[in-house]
Amino acid sequence: MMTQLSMNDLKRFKHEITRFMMTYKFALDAMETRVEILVQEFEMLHEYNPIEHTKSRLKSPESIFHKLSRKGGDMSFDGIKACVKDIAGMRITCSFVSDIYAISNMLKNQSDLKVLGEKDYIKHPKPNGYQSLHLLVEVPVHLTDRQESVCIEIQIRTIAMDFWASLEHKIFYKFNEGNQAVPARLLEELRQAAMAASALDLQMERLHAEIEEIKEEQTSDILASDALNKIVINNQQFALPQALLELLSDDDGK
Ligand code: 0O2
Repeated sequence: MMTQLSMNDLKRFKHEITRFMMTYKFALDAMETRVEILVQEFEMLHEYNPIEHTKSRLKSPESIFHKLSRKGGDMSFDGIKACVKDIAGMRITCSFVSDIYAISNMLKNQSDLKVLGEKDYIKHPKPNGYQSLHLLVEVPVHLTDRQESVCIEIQIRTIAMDFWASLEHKIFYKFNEGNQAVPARLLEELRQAAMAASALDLQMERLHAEIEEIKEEQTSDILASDALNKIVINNQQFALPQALLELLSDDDGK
């Protein structure tokens, strides 16, 4: 039977681990807002959304302690913080490879984000074919009684890279469950699939650039329409004052 003391210890531990994990959840919330702001302004400037979707996850306490023991880290909250950098993980799936670098640069340029590390598995794919851009960033989180710098692992990849990585993960999981090695034939097919995904990304990017050029030629005609006398922010329409437009067109004429 559990003693009163161990019950109290357990309660305290539960409280502390919840508080510890919540800081990572807040860091993810803050990062999601940053990314959402980037997307909205990017979309306004370039008239397309560079991000297909984002997904955030917290590592389970079980996986955290598993990784901590594998890496021989210190069994304390400070030890976990120093050793397990992907407790908070965010995956950003982009439409095109150039969007990956655009998003990554926008994040890296934020003065209150500290970049702790970067792994470019797109310029240098892993031998199995895995491609993705990984950033380790520290984001400030303001809590009730303190400010903390919390680490997040951000993986940025295209839809094709994401498709490949999910399938590869499933295959490895299936074979690992049965303590079996993945057959060489499957590994080779996976490598070829990764190359096909890469070629598809290149082709889609080329097509996108062509479409953008055509779009630019067409916008000058569309701009002549009455779409110019209103602005739309967050689905809310605002008419521009007629007097202001007349003032501006007077200025143009001078
Ligand atoms: P999960 O469940 O996805 O979070 P680390 O072990 O993180 O300290 P490492 O291995 O140098 O150090 O980190 P790296 O290379 O940045 O990779 C970390 C994460 O990238 C992995 O997390 C995967 O999510 C992903 N990843 C890396 N290589 C591969 C790969 O070959 N295939 C697939 N499908 N994903 C990969 P975790 O910890 O494995 O787990």
